[in-house]
Amino acid sequence: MNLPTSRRWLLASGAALGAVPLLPATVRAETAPKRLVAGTGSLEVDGKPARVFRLTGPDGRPGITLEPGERFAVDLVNQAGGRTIIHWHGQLPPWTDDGFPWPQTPPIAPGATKSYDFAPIPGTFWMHSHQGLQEQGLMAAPLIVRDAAELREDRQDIVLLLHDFSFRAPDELLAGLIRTTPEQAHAMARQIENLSSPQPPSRSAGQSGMTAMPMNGMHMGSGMAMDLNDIAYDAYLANDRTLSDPEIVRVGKGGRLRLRIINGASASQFWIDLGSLAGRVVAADGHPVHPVPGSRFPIAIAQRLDILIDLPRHGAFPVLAQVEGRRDRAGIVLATQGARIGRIAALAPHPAKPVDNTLEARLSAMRPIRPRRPDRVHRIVLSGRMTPFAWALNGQYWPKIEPLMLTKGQRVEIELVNRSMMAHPMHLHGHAFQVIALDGKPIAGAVRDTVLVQPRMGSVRIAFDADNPGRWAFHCHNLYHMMTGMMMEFRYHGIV
Ligand SMILES: [Cu+2]
Repeated sequence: MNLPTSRRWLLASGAALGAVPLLPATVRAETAPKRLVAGTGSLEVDGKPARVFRLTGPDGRPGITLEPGERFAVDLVNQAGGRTIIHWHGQLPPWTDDGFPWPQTPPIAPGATKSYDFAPIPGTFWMHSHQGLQEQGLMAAPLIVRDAAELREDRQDIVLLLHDFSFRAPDELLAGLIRTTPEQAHAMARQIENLSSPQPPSRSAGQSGMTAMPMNGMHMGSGMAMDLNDIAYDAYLANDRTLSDPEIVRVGKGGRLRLRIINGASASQFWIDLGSLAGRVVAADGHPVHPVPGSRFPIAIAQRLDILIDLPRHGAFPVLAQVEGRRDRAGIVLATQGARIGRIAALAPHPAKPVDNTLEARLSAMRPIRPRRPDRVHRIVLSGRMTPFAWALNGQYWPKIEPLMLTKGQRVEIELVNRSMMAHPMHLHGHAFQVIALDGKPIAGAVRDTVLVQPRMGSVRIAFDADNPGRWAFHCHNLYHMMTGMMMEFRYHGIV
């Protein structure tokens, strides 16, 4: 006897539909998908031309911006000249819309279009290829979802996307790290891509027991050595430009700004430097946090920071991002009308210290997860080294991994322990987790999607609700660590 109920529901829906003309245009727009083209283009870097990948939205600009209430209704058109798949980093769609090359969701063939339609969560997100090494070729762009409260704040929205850039082909960069030929590196990347599914590890194939010491260590004052920066890049980009010709952002709205910083680099971490400006961090990875004031903030690979700035006066204000362990930096200039803009050196006077968790320790979620005892606690050990270059989770190297199984409805805690000499920015697909402990010290930290685990037995504990059944990648967001093994699968029971 469901029929009367259904009919009543339909009538109610019909009545609601009658009200549609009164809704704002942004809500009605869900019927027209936005066109996003994954293609190629040319980019001039310090006067030299380069062929790069591009992700171009409907307005001809990089990526997608959604207004409050808009669905993520996107037709992704592959004009990249090869297969691609784009991941909507930090968003929580059904797993088949996540943009990861599972056997059930293969990469998009050249010339083909794939449609996506899900309800996005608001905040600063980004999109990048999850196919081979395309991300290093700049297949990355902002994904901004505005919300009504932000609009009421009436701040000027400024997006700053960071990249690391090399004129060398990504295959060549990987080959340099694993000390093989670009052809073999290319073949290795293809082999991972073409794998129909992750396979259980064979006991004899372990790469453990190697005793080589790291080669590229940065020696810290205390005699501690740690590894930074696998690759010497040719340039670092802020919104595709170097400091020889930075983007000048004209600021108005009384100098009230929301800066959305995205670390879209493949293997580089930065210190954000606001110079003389005072800022306050109000969101981490798109999720609101209690404001943290400051003018220097670390940002690990794949992380985002929303920083509110109120300009104190007219003038030109550089916002810089300096690479950890190096003098190199990138940035943009915020300038009021008529301000004089001086040249900014691409090299800072001194190398920046390693990116750390000093900011992480100060962050606390505006909307924490509900307090609850965990149903499951898993420990994941991060290991690996520079020579030979290979990185593992629980001693397993993707794609030879056993999935970590999740049960829907459970509260899960993961203890991440880093036995390597390098920090790893760990990213979970399809879930936002809360950081609940740093190096053994409990905190009520940020809700986010990427967290840095410090080297030399650094640890981070995260908690999340298993509320999005599917197959989800969990990996280090250093592209070369991921490509040489540092990835695993979280799979829900009942999903095959
Ligand atoms: Cu890593």
